[in-house]
Amino acid sequence: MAGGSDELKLLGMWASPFVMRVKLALGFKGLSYEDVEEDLFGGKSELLLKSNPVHKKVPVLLHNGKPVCESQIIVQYIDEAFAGTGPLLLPSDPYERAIARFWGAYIDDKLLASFLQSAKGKTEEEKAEGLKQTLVAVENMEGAFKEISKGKPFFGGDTVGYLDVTLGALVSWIHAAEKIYGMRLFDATRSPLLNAWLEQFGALDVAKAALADVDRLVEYAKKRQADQAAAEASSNN
Ligand SMILES: N[C@@H](CCC(=O)N[C@@H](CS)C(=O)NCC(=O)O)C(=O)O
Repeated sequence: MAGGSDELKLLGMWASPFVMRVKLALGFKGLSYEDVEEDLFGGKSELLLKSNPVHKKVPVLLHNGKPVCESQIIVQYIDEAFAGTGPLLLPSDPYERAIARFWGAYIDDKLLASFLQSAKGKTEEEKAEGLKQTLVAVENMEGAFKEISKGKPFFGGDTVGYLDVTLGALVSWIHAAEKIYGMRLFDATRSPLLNAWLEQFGALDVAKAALADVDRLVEYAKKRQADQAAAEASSNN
């Protein structure tokens, strides 16, 4: 357990990047927790439905029984509630903290959303538009990394910070998507700094422990695609 009377329970699902984000934050803070695997497709637990009645999604972190939802909010909560444990993830300067939150939102709302569209868009036009937006988002993130890291290996400087955890959640899926779709989100030509970051972050012990195995994700994604195609085919009959 986390230490003292703190009890931390994570309702998650191994392949979810949002769950991996919380695992990264807990890992970097050095907090132990109970890992509860939800069956998102077979039936969500009563505890999940009760803990996140609005979205009914993982991750949910239960701290002494009290639920916190939404991965980025959970990471911020962990950083504040356990400020005295392990490194601080968010910058202590309010302005830098605002900048970190801005790019945190950008990672999910723009970078991830357009990357998903480029891979899974319903039509070729949708995919092409997704790719166009992805390239813009990567260029913006590369600029943000240059500015925020100030020549150091991580967004947080010499050690990882909030944006490393936020973007780090996507690392296994970035490698899996490269194997499935043949597209690498960060490459040496378009985004050399993020390309180097990707390797350095993935090599950290905490990242290795928190992030899902890439080949397992590839298998999982292929099975989900096949299941979805079968469901669509049977509904069209
Ligand atoms: N914005 C949410 C996204 C969470 C999310 O999409 N979770 C997915 C798993 S990757 C989920 O629980 N899906 C179940 C469902 O939609 O019913 C966060 O950051 O936590």
